[in-house]
Amino acid sequence: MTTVAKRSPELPGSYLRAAGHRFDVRKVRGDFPILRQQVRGRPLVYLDNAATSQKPQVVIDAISRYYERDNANIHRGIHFLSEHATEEYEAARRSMQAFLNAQDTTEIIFVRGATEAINLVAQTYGRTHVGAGDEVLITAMEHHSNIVPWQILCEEKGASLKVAPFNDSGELLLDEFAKLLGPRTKIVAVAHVSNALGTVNPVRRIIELAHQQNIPVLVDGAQAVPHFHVDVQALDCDFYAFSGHKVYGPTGIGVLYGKSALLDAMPPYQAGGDMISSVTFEKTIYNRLPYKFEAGTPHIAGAVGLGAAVTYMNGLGMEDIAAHEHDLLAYATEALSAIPDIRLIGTAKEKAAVLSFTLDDIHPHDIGTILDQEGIAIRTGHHCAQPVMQRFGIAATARASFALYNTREEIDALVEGIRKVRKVFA
Ligand code: C6P
Repeated sequence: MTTVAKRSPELPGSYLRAAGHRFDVRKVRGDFPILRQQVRGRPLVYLDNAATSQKPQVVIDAISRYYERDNANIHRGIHFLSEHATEEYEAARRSMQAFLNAQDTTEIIFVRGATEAINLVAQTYGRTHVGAGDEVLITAMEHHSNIVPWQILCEEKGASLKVAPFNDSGELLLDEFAKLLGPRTKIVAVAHVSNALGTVNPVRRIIELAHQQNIPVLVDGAQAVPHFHVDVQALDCDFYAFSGHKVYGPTGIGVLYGKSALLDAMPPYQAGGDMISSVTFEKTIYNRLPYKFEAGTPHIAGAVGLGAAVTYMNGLGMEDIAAHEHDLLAYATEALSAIPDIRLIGTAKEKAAVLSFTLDDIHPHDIGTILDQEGIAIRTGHHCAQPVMQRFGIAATARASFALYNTREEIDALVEGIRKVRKVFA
């Protein structure tokens, strides 16, 4: 939860130590080689972490070590390298199981990212359970990746997409959500954290409400897992999706968690090598979980890199990461609120690491371009969440998003940059 903290003249490190945190952001920054560079003659201030986060040296090393020493195809060879690569890939799966507190490694499916995870569920669970006249329930703050797969499914099946609204602060209207649950609802799909607003949704309560009517819930955790500990058993979600590149891992790898009873009963998503246990022209028997959903050669190096990323985060401690980012968000919220003509888009009580805003009638792309000249990277646009923009009657926002390596000084630089934008357009 974000409460606006008192601004302090102290440096971030000492502030955090005074606040009782062990988190040493200066040391942490040293782990990320990309942050050492200058951009446009200025120190890089990277505040586009919701789009993708930077990678620590341990992740870069794990990937190069894999290619230098271990590269082979997995689950196929009996030779030394293949056995070794298989062990590394499966060790990464065990890390994901521990990271999410899944009951079993069979519940961890490696996919390309959150987008593929959601499409997998829509095309397998969705196609077998959603029929004509049925409903799929989402919220109005979803990323396009958690809208369009369900739209395609509903169109194909003659079902309808129901959308739970949110208020002016960007908080889901839980009563309205509950009213939309009914006997026709076949699945609920909801973001844990909104990428455009930063809202942390009450997913535990959402799941409880849906389960009271035996409706399964998919949680899009793309913007949650980088920021706080997620326990899929405590949430009791049926599916959970996230992308590796937002948790300091490589692109092209992500995770779909699914309860094994559901995954077991689902048909495969894609077909090919590794997802079968036997093939004849008459009949194919599918492989057991999780391999049934991992057709073809997977992104082995990506899984290895993601394993290293999660180990890195655990080493820092998810609670300390959350506390550090909470401080940054509170500090930035107060500092930006003090700038005239700023409108914060997304002011929910429960927020994580995202600050979306508009500035007078200055186009967000102009804000982004001027900040870029100062070496400050933010994202501008609709953030693949056009319905959120429509809800606020705007076309776009400027979005600063924080990660574990950001500092209060970087937020000061952002504030200074925004003041410059105001001057340019005065
Ligand atoms: N949001 C952003 O800048 P992929 O592209 O599959 O890794 O993640 C898709 C996705 C799904 N759900 C949420 C809540 C997301 O935020 C994203 C990705 C990025 O906000 C890129 S558009």
